[in-house]
Amino acid sequence: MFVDEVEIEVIAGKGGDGCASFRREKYVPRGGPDGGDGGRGGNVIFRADKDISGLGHLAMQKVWKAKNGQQGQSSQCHGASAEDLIISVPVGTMVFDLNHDILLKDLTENGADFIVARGGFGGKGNLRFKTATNRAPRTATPGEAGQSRQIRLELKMIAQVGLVGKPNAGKSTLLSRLSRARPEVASYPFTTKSPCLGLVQVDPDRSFVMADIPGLIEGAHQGIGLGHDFLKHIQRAGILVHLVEPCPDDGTDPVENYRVIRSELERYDAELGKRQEIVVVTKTDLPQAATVAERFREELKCEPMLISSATGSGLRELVFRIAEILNPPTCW
Ligand SMILES: Nc1nc2c(ncn2[C@@H]2O[C@H](COP(=O)(O)OP(=O)(O)OP(=O)(O)O)[C@@H](O)[C@H]2O)c(=O)[nH]1
Ligand SMILES: [Mg+2]
Repeated sequence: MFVDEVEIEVIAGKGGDGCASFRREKYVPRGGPDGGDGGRGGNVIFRADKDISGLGHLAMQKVWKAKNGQQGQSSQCHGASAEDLIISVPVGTMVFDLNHDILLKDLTENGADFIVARGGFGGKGNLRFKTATNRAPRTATPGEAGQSRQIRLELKMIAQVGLVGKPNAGKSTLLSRLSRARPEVASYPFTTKSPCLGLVQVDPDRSFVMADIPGLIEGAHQGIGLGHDFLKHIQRAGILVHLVEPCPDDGTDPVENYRVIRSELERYDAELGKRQEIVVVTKTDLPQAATVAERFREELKCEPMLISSATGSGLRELVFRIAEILNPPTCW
């Protein structure tokens, strides 16, 4: 199952205690203090990794704890610092403090690190307390506790292109034709239940990430049909490709369906309504497609692109059109 939200507790390691000891060696009377410092506790770090696609690997474990630093030893030996606990998360993960509901970090770049809980400093050994007036201190301090935090991780996928449309519009079929992603395709609505990403190669030098977002229905902006979850992902897509099927099985009107989705997008987030959009009439191997395209021209004054994932017609043009918008040719 695709998991895009988890709540976990992160606990950084405690610093090792400082050591109180005195040098004891044959023929060295009153060897003086020689207790070393404790080592630093391990940090808990989130690292964005492009090869990870969901948060499922974090869902089964509620508490993530880094190791404690080692205690200081006699003979001026400092304790070793603990290794950091590095938790890999997908690129696009947002880290929230659960108790205060504040965004701590948005991990939008591959390889980006965020220290979410700092390990405690090691305590001081008694060697450090030696002064001219106190040559035999017995004081050593304990290691500091590591930070602990309740965290909510939320994944907002980053795709340059988001496929939107009503259920059954042909979104998954298109993604599977253009990329190596293999989302499930079926003739019933809501086949796709979680977003799916695919890399579309335009030519050897250019590619873009396309997201197949589960079908939206009327009322999505109020959460109907998991609308909020899906719309949240659309928010991050650079441009929208709005697919409209020419003859829906449920007998609804294609132009009206387009209007419904537009209104859902705008009502969810006004900015989303202004996002650049390519309107595409799908399934043009079906005879009704031409009439529907004509209605878009007349009723909405918009020139839709026409594709058929079944025959492959129009797919090349669509990919180039998207690439052109993403990387407009530079004029010298
Ligand atoms: N004739 C024809 N059928 C198509 C074409 N593209 C998709 N279909 C069919 O339309 C149905 C729905 O396709 P999907 O790709 O699953 O649609 P979707 O938009 O992902 O649907 P949801 O995941 O339910 O939102 C399937 O039966 C496909 O085989 C096309 O170009 N021509
Ligand atoms: Mg689908």
